[in-house]
Amino acid sequence: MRIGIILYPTYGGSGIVATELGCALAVRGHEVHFFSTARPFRLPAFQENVYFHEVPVVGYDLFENTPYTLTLASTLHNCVKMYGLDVLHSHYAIPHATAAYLAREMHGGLPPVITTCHGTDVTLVGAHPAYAPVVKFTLEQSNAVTAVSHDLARETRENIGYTGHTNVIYNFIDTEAYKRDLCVMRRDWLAPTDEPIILHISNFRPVKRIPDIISAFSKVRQNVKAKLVLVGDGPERSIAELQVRQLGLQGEVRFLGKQTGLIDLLSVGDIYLLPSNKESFGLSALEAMSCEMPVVGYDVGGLPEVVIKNETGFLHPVGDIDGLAASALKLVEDTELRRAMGSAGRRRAQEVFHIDSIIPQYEKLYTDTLRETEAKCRGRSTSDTSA
Ligand code: GMT
Repeated sequence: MRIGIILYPTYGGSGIVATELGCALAVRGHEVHFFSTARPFRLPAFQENVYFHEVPVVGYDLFENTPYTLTLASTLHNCVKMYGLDVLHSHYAIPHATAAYLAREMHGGLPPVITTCHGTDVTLVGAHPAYAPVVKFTLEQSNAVTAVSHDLARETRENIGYTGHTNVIYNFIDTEAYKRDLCVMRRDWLAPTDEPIILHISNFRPVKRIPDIISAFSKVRQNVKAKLVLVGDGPERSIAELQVRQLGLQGEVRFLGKQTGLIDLLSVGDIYLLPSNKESFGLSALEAMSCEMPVVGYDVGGLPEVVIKNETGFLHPVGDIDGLAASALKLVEDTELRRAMGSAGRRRAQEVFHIDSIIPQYEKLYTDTLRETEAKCRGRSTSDTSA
């Protein structure tokens, strides 16, 4: 098939999932066209069957903000005509699905639009009254809608009022790529006396509750030696650095900023912390599990569909910093428990979220949706002629 994938290029789960999905589809022989304002950061240097289309952001003196939805719709329209795309797959509803809908309508109802809701496009920004009506309309107009967890499918109904069918297709992982590699990085650079390493990776937005991580770590440190390694960057980083200074933990907490060699870092981490306010799935938790790390976080959104409580990690009510600290401490102190939960996490990643079992679910959705949409268009043109 010829598949158009619309995505955000920067750090963020939806862009990662979209990029890895497209690359996997290309390996399976599909022609994949990525659409974004910049080259997605996880896109490899060159791959057969992969095309990248940079969406222009065209300003004008009159515009206070550039209407990216429109340039995206035009780019999609041009490429549908030029390359004969069979489906347009939008990752993150705002505004990608709306632009894809426009492109489809400009082209007489084909190719079908498949919208994948990833998280805050439904639970946070998408639920804002400024966006909710257009998100609802666009989901209703999509030829198929998917969500990355059952909980997000529920939120799509309850928050947005979308009553159509939502296909739940979980995010996936290549467990052969995401596996602990012992010789990649000197662990003692981060933990000079072989202390357990507690790891967190994110874009440091308020939803990730970085201050809870630091407070919980501070409680752990009152009892045992451990190191906290924070990877990524974003609006909460400087507040977090201040909190670390105020707690006198400068020697124990390392901020590494944005990194690309995540598997190296996941290979030296011992416990993964993810205490978000909202988490429709928690891709980074899955990456950690695939690298045999138990996950400690909050019991929210789709995270309990990924992390099995007391088996592959511990989940606590939002804001329960004492609970987070107690679970992290238990895992720091009990190497056997850590190993057992880490192995259970990797097994779960292989059995439930393996790339080879998830990609065919998207392929089937594409072919089914294309067939149904073509039939609908044929039906429409027959009734037009007979009218
Ligand atoms: O929704 C966001 O905050 C951003 C979004 C993204 O585009 O990076 O992340 C969401 O999508 C990921 C991939 O499906 C999920 O693993 C994350 O759980 C989800 N984030 C939230 O729900 C906060």
